[in-house]
Formats: sequence, structure tokens, C-alpha cells
Amino acid sequence: MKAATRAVELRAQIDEANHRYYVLDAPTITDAEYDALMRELIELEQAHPDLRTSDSPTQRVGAPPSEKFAPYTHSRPMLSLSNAFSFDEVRAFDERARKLASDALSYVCELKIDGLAIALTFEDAVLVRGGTRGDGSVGEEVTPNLRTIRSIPLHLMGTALPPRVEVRGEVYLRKSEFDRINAKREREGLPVFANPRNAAAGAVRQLDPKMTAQRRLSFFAYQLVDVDGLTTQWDALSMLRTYGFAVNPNIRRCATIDDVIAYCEEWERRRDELDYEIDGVVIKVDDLAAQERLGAVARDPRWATAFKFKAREARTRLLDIVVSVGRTGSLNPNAVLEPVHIGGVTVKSATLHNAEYIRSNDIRIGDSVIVTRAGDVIPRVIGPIVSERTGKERVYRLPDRCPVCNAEVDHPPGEAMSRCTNVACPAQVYERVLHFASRGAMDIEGLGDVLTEQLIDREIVHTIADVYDLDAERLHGVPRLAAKSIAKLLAAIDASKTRGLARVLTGLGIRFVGEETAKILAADFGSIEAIAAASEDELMRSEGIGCEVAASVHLFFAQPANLATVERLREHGVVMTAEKRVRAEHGPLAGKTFVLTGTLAHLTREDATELIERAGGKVTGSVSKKTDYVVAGEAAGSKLSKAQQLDIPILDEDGLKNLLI
Ligand code: 3B8
Repeated sequence: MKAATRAVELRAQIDEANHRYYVLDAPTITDAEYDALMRELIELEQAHPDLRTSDSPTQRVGAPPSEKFAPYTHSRPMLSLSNAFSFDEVRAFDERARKLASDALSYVCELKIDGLAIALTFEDAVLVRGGTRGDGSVGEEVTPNLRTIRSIPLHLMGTALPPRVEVRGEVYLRKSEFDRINAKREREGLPVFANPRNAAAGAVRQLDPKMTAQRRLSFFAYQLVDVDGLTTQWDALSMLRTYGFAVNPNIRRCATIDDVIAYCEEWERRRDELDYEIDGVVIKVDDLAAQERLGAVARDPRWATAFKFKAREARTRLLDIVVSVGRTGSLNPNAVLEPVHIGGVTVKSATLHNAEYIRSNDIRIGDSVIVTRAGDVIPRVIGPIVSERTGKERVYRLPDRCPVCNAEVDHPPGEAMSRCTNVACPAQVYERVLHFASRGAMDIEGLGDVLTEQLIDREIVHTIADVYDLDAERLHGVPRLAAKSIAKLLAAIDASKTRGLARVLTGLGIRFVGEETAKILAADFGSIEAIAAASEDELMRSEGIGCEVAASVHLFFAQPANLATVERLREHGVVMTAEKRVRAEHGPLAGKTFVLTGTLAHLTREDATELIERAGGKVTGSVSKKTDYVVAGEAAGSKLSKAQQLDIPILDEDGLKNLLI
């Protein structure tokens, strides 16, 4: 094919891929495929400079700035790095650099953090402006957002600082934060982020800095622009540390290109050990004077390059979707994939998160899909390659019965997750039993995670009701359980039978029914039969019970399997009644609202709450104008200061007791 024709073709493909990625948020080719197209075009334009057009995608560095933010003009162009995809290319980079610099060179190797590049300006040591890379000359000014990042100092440390300092580096999101944010978004029915980089980029470009702060971003500094008195990149990194920046601890100075390659090999192998994503190694000429001599061509400096790790993204076919049930009853759709190699492992299945994810990304059985394996997290399907559809693909629907126990599936409107509604669902035993035995529920001391797992593995316990079938004989032979512990455990199980209705309700783990809601229901209805028989409207008459909670309670007791579990608890003598509420007007604290804070001398928080409630008072979580008293113990914190601000009477333990008499 003629070079000119190929260049046109490549530009069209790259433009389309960019549009789908940045505008439609629906990528159709993998990063590696994109890199390959881009590379071919760059090489073609280098060989035939007359083919280069001003609107070629090679002329663009990063994304254009948007209208949302003020422009941030870079003092010097913020360039991007050329890539090396093999060690041969790393050696070629070294040879060219040495020839051009006409000198022996040593290098600094840095991990290539997969985040987004930003620039920070400090005047008289104070952070005054910060912006994104943008198109390399002008980015977006996002100073308030960057100020929320704890690893960015708001003023530089040290003395005799230059009047103006510019620092560049990478904003990134830790994998652990990424998991936390995505888990939260999943619970809230929001779309999950595809990777930490997207989540970080989105956070930096928020209009409300509070939203940025919630994402808890991090920053590594890697470049000090135009500072006098420094001679090497290595010293610049040390200087950044003394200024108060986080500099990646895994940097290394390498005297030879073989050392550089050893570093690349080491970190490609070890990348999963880190709590942040890296996609390669940045190799920089250490000597700043040599950097200056090497300069830049077009968009890339000639004194640095990025060795890119093998892609962890591939395309394959989605053969089927199967559903597994998580330990909390969530129905998790999983992709069955045509096996594909991604970054050294064969991937045959990947997560599809939930029904909403499948729907909003329009993923169909039979589709060609893009799959990534990021870090140590499970592989995930990113999306379909719509252009490859044949018409034979099938739209998927999640089953409305649990694939493990066949009970009804609950899919609250507006929520991403569907859940099995059966307390005795085998997929959920572990979490259910642990929750049942926990402090706020039946409080069975000795029935912790290890023992619960052993009892389930040995098929002694299948549901929460089986806990009451335990006896010395059944427990005999469980490892690390001495006769004395068995006796103690059985006594604790026995004692749990009389904790009362509220604790049982909590222990059943009905969605949206925590300790507080359980107490309200118990006090208003008095027995589990009454609750099970109540309509949603009747449930909603209780204080603080909204339609979501009412629907969930109603659905729970509509399941024959759950009624059977309750029945078995009753047969074992578990008390499922409560004293009906003595309405607040009777006690000495009738109508009064309390907030507890800090540690009291003799009473636990639960004891104090019970005392107040029995006297007709109410305990709430936060201090407001409606609070009548704040009971403060040792190490009381912000609630105490809030109470002082609002002039609310503050009591100690004795003060509380005096009120009760
Ligand atoms: C020059 C030096 C771009 C970069 C650079 O961790 C240039 O140094 C660059 F034109 O993008 N992601 C790093 C990272 C990125 C860059 C860099 N150093 N450690 C990174």
C-alpha cells in the first residue's frame, strides 16, 4: 500500500478510537492496539515528513483543555514520553542518546505511575496554581482540587528557596482506595470505574473540590523545572523530597543500560506488590546538562523514554454469562470467555459486576469484548466491540431465582445489585452465621470466624438455626477446641436464647434492618409473628421505618425458607418476643433526646442507651439544636465541641444517673 493511503487510513482509525474512548466512553480497541496504530503512524510520518498534517493525531499531546476550567499555561511545554516496547528498543534509545550527547551516560529509572500528569507552581514557597497537562502548552487550572491531595505540600519546606518553583508529577489513586470507591459505587448503584487512572482523572476534573477530596488521591513528584544549582535528575528527586514531596521510593540510579534492563525486568515481575498501578518504567538521562544537549523532537524529549510493560488487556469472545452467589447473597454475573493470554496468565472468566453494569455497557452473549487484568484484582470485561457484531448476539437477563437455593431474588429499584432473600441460602451461611453470633446480634462469644468456617466445612452447620443443634458430641473433634472451650461455647449459645426479639431481628440480617431499626420494630410489634404478619403500611407506621425498610422486611417474611428458619429458632427455645414500647410520655426522660460521646466510666454505650430508653428518652447519633443533653465520657471529640457551641447541657455519667432518679 502506498504510504499516503496508509497514513490516511491510520489517522481515521486513531481518530475513531479516540472519539470512542474520550467522548463516547466506549472503547473499541485495546490500549496495545491503539499504541501499535499510533506507532505505525509516527514512523510513517518520520519516514515521509511531507505526509505530516497539522491535524494528525500525532500532533496532539494529551487531551485538549475543556471550557469547564480556566486555562493553565505551562512555563515550558509539558512533553510526553516516547515508548519502548522491547529491550532492543531500550538499547536503541541508549545508543542514540549516547551518540547525540557524545558522552558516557548514566540513567535514573523510575516506576511509571499510571495516573495523570500535573504541574504545580509555588511562589515564595506557597502553592499558588496547579494544572493538568492538557495539550502540553495549556492545561486546565484545577488548583482547589489539587489542594485536597495530602501528599502535595501547600507550602515548601526548607530555607533559601527560589522565588518560583515548578514541580511536575503524577496524581494517582491507590488500588485499595480504588476498590473502596468502586465497592461504594456498586452499593449505591452508580457505575463503577474501569481503572484507578480513570477514577483519578475524573476526581481531578471535578467542579466541586469536596468530591475530589472524597477520592483520597495521592501524588508522586518526579520533575523540578528550571532550578539552578542542580546537576542531576537524582539530585532533583532528593531536592523534591526535602521540599516535602512524596517521591517514589523505588527509583534507582543505573550506570549501564544492562542495569536499566534488569530494573525493568524486576518491576515487571513485581508490579503487583505495589498498592498503585504502574504501566512501565521511565528511563531518564541523569545528567541535566546532557538532557539539555539532547533536547526534544516534536513532542518527545530525547533524554527520556518509557519502557512499557506487556499489556494487561486483550480482546476475546464472551461465550456465556453465569451467576455466582456471594457470601452476602449478591448475585454476581461472571463472563465465560474464550481463553486468552493477558500479561502472562490465561484468562477464562472475568467479572461483569452486576446486571446494571451489563445493561449500561450493552454487553451481550457472543460479543467480542475487551478484557483487562489490572494488578491483583480479578479480570473484568470493559465493554463490547460493537462494530464486530453479527446480529447473533443475545441480550442477557439475570435469573429471578437464586441459582444456589432457588429462593426469590430481590432487586430494589435504583440499586445495581440483586440479592438472594433466603437466610438459609448455602452460599451465605458463613456471613450469616458470623453476623448472627456477633456482638450487636445474639452475642455468642467463642463463635468467631475460624470456628464458623470449621463448622461449615465439616457440614455441622448449614444455617443459623443449626447453631442451636450444637452439642458436645458434634463439637468433639473440631481442631483446637478443648473440652473447656466447648463447655463455654455451649453456655454462650444457651445464654443467647434469651437476648430478646430485637437481637434476633438484628441477627437475621434482613436488608436495611440494623440494631436501631430492629429495636424500633421489636418495641412496636412485640413479637416476630406480629412483624411477619404486618403489611408494608403497618410497618411504615413505626418511627423511622420508610418504604425501603418496610418492603425489605415484608419480602423477608414472605419467603417460606425464612419462616422455616424462624420456626426452627422457636423450637430451640429462642425468645422472640419483646416488651412492647412504653410510650415516651411515661418515663422521667420522656421526650428528651440524648447524644453519647466518649467512653463512660462504668456504663457501656449499650447500657447507657438502654437506661435512657427505658426512662422514655431517645438516643441519636449526632448533635443538633434538637439535642437536649450530651453525655460525655473520656476522650470525647467533636460531638462535645459541637454541644459547647450550641450551648447544650453536658452531663457526665453521674449527671445522667441523677436524671434517671
Ligand atoms: C519528560 C519526563 C514526560 C515525563 C517525564 O511516573 C516528559 O518524566 C513523564 F516529557 O510523563 N508516570 C515519571 C512519570 C511520567 C513522566 C516522567 N516521569 N515518573 C510517571
